[in-house]
Amino acid sequence: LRQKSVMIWFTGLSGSGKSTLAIALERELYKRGFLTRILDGDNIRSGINNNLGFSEADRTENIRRIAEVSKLFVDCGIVTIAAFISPTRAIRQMAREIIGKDDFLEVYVSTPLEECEKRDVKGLYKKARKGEIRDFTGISAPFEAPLHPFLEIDTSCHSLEESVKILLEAIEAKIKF
Ligand code: GGZ
Repeated sequence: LRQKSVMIWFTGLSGSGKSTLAIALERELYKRGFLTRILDGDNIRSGINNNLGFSEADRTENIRRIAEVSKLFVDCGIVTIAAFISPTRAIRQMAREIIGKDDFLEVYVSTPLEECEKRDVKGLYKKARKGEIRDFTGISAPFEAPLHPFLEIDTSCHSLEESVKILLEAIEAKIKF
């Protein structure tokens, strides 16, 4: 296997663009011959973590399991891409410790709340504002921005194409393509 695996850990608000970036990045890595695996809400919260909600304890358990599973993938040499809000510094620190700090690349998708709320792709912000969803990140639950992310991308300032280029250039040295 010619590749060196890493964990690319996207963090950011709902609607910030984490999954979109993850999918576009995966496509480019695939073109370059890398084996990749995306973990996101669609394949984790509907499966292995379908018993978890959005309390702080459940989010912590969500991320703990995701990090443990990710570690298995990284140990197989797979470039592993996670797209979860992972809202607190403590939660992301736990993930970093499980995976190992040398392999953990934290990418902060810093699209502002106002922009995420304007997009409101799934109508969740509207519901959260009306009080129909409790503990909604950015509205009624905290999001702590990373202090020293490996990379920060605001998708309200960059096109998807630009963002992926920024990502590829930043991780190139880490995975040597
Ligand atoms: C935040 C919520 C909530 C609450 C449901 N707070 O835009 P989405 O829909 O697809 O992404 C959000 C997703 C967040 O799950 P994560 O596993 O990434 O969260 S965490 O890392 O904090 O465990 C959103 C939806 O689930 N969703 N209720 N209350 N997001």
